[in-house]
Amino acid sequence: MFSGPSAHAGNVDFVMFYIVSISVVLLLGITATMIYFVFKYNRKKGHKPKDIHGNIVLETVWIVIPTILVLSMFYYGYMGFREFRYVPKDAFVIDVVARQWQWQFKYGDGKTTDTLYVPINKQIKLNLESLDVNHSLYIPAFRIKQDVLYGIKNYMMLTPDELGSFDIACAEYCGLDHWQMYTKLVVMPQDKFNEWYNTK
Ligand SMILES: [Cu+2]
Repeated sequence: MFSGPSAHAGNVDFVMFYIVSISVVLLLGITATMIYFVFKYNRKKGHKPKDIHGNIVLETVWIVIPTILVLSMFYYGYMGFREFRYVPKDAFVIDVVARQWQWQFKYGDGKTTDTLYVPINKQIKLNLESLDVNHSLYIPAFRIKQDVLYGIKNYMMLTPDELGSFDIACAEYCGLDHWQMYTKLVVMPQDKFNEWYNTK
């Protein structure tokens, strides 16, 4: 059900679905209860309100259930985030350099491109650096976005498991031509990538 072009994208979609589902169920439940009470206790029926002083069972239930729900949302979100920040030793490293208004990708052998070429099924570490102002590297299909801040080194992990071409955008307003700061992520089979990587 949640299969994106990476396992991480599937995780993010699952967390989104989980949180929205719980929110919708609560919204419908609370709204229905409110409407029910409006009719049940309307003035015409002549109800006399009576004071209630504490109800341990009810109070425990309305503290415990929301706490469990919120903690479970945090748990799923955090586990996905932790995986996203984990850098394995054999990660393939690409330096990403942002400037007004373009992206540059630098590979270990000195190759520099304006399109991000990566091999499939490989854990890729993108080192992020800005030469001028703040930018943000955003790859919507992979559900990943990370600020690229001037003066601060950061990184982002990417593990594609689907071939194809995907949009890359800048998601931080960075000046006049911010809207043009688009490029592509191209995921290639390992042998095709090696071929590309090894030709000067
Ligand atoms: Cu930008």
